Amino acid sequence: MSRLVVASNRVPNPRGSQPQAGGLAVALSGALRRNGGLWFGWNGQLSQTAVSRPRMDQAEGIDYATLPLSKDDYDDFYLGYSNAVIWPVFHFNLGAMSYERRYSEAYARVNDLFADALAPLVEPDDVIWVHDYHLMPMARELRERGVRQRIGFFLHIPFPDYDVLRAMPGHRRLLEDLCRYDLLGFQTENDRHAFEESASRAVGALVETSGVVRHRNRRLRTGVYPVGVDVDELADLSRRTLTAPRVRRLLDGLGERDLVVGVDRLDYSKGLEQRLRAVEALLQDYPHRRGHTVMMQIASPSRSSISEYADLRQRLEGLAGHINGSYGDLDWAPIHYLNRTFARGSLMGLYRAARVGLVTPLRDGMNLVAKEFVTSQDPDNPGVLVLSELAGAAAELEDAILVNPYDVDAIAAAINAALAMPLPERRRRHQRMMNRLRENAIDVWEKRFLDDLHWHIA
Ligand code: ADQ
Repeated sequence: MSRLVVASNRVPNPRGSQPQAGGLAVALSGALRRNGGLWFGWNGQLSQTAVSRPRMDQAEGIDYATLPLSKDDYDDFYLGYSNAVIWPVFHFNLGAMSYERRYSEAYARVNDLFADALAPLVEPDDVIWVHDYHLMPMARELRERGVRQRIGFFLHIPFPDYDVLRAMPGHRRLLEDLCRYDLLGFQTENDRHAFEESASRAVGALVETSGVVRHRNRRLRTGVYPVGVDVDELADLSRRTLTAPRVRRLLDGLGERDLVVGVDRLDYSKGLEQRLRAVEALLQDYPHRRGHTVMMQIASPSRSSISEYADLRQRLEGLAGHINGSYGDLDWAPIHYLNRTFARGSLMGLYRAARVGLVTPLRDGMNLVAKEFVTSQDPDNPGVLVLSELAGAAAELEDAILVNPYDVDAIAAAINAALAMPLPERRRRHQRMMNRLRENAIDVWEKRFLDDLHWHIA
């Protein structure tokens, strides 16, 4: 059997005890634990100068090969081209893009360095699975170093429409690079279609049949693989942690009040401002909810040295304070706003205790929180998911209450409807969503992708 080599920008510390607030880490640690293999990428640390010899480690059956990033590369590759150019553009937010030429130079430089470090580790029977927007040039870079093994790529974030993408400096090069993979995986059909459209308009690719693209003299395959969750593990975790002291303390503090929960990385793509404003609109327009509803928003800080993120954090703190100041009482604050990460068990217990899960990103590749919320519910008395129709998860979770995440009043109405929804309807919706989540659980995601990669036709 061939060995799986995973390359992703960020590799979690194999001996770390910190919980991970990021969908990619959560999805991949499961895949590697199940298959074994090598995980290659950045170890999250900074060095004085660029380092090209990876540090090797091993834990829980997974081999790790990791590198630090130099401070310049961290600034210009990670914060710069990856997160101030590609991330906003791929989330349809051209206003947040901030481009400098040195960013694209650093993006090329780090991919070159990573390929230098990875190529010597690759063995003849390996299959290589590259993840996400930081490493789009990896297939070309590895091919230039003589790597002939199969190489697949999965994009965790949305793929933008061509008219958005074309505003991004360097987009043609990236499209050419993506065409060098054997298999490209996307979260939804929409994303795959947007890629095919862009590749055909910008770099002359030809869609031969569904899922087969010809570019120059070679073919690549494309596929849709919605990232899922480990349904049984999460359901079990949420049952067990409902009685954990931390979750109990929270529930005791709530008394008879209804809990609405939101959990996100603190990111402008997650629609957090609109979400807090929607809670304000709920209290304004549905006065019977005052004093009886508590919104707990957990937003763990990420990429804090990018100004958009630091500004957003300030605005959210101001907004939560304003709403609590306007509507709160001596014994009730409508919004509990926490900037920290939690152990997964506590999160699942929190989801299970909530009447409503509020997941309203302005764009999201998938959104695992939506799936975790549904999976954590008590099937006999489930809470209701209010979900953005612009999250990839909406393609599967049609039985959530779907909302436009920019429409604050519509979100408020959806929260009110969720809180009022009768038990039989809650059960019906939950059951149907669970069926979808089981069909597309996390092991199915990785198996379908790897089966297709083995079977590629280039
Ligand atoms: P993210 O943008 O990071 O992922 P998401 O899919 O919601 O978004 O995953 C976040 C993960 O981190 C979840 O598993 C969540 O439980 C966890 N998490 C969030 N906040 C946390 C906190 N405060 N404490 C502890 N854990 C926390 C990217 C894409 C998504 C895509 C995933 C996976 O942006 O669209 O779904 O990758 O492909």
